[in-house]
Amino acid sequence: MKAVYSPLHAGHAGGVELYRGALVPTFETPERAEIIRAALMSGGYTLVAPRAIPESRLERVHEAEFIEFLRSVHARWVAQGRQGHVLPSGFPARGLRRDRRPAGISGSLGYFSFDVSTPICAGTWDAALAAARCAMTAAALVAEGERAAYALCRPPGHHAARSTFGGYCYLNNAALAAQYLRDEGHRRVTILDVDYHHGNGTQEIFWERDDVQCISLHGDPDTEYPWFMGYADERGAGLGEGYTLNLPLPAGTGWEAYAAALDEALAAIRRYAPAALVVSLGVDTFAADPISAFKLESRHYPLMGERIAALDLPTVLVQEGGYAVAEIGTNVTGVLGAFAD
Ligand code: OKP
Ligand code: ZN
Repeated sequence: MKAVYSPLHAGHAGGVELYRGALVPTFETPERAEIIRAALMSGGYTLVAPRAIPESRLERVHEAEFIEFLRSVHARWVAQGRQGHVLPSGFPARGLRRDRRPAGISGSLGYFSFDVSTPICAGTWDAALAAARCAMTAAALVAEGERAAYALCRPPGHHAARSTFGGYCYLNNAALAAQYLRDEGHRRVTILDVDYHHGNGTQEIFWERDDVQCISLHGDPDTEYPWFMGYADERGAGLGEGYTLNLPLPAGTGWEAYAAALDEALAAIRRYAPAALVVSLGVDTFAADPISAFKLESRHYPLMGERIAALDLPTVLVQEGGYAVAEIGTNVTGVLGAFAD
């Protein structure tokens, strides 16, 4: 099985996030991708570079103005002589105007983002673009007939919406992969998001569409990030009504309860009968994950992979979260093993 990897991820580094009242180094680190890469190499996967897919393809999912902002904000920040990290500090919450974008950097940052976990460093844009290309390249490989392909995306993507970044995510890699498959002629595509956190960006992008089904298993947003989306009563709207399925699960969820919810998700996928599948593969469901509260063990990831592989669909697996760095390679390749040739 081919794994798409770019070294450009490493330029997205050194950022801080506001976590429980303190500015701390982000949990989302370059080391994560390098440990996964090492596990892929020793597991016999074929590493390939992303193709130079035109940047215009990003506009199939994201607004042009948002893309341009992400591309240029770090240089603008530096040109203004600002010190420190590019992070937003205020947002258009209830009661404030959200119909216009303030011209300045701080206002624009708040307008285009939704949290204080998602710093923009000198290499962030190049890394995010490379990750998007990794995902679209994996989609291209599957569109060309591979049974499955894996995109080692870093930064992750599932929290990024059409015009909003947040949750360590800038461009929505899984959404771009799904849209790529649609554009290559796959009539219906399902995105199955098994990251610990709800994929709010993916949900927003496809909310009113019936050609991409979005299913997410995640920590209950009543207590877990991203807090303001991911509840069971969110089911899509308009044409998309019934094509979004959220399965929030309580803190402490172990394999037995997780597998039952996964089976419910898989049954919904079988009813939808898509032509292809995109998996938002976060392994922050792992018991030792430092920012999550499920209790899966490393031996459960191959079981997860087997169940998903049993759908027997052309499958693009896109890396999302996972912050227990020591075990991240084992857990990711645990899932991938079920798809390997
Ligand atoms: C990205 B992905 C929670 C702080 C949350 C951001 C988490 C982003 C997770 N106490 N900080 O879905 O793995
Ligand atoms: Zn996550």
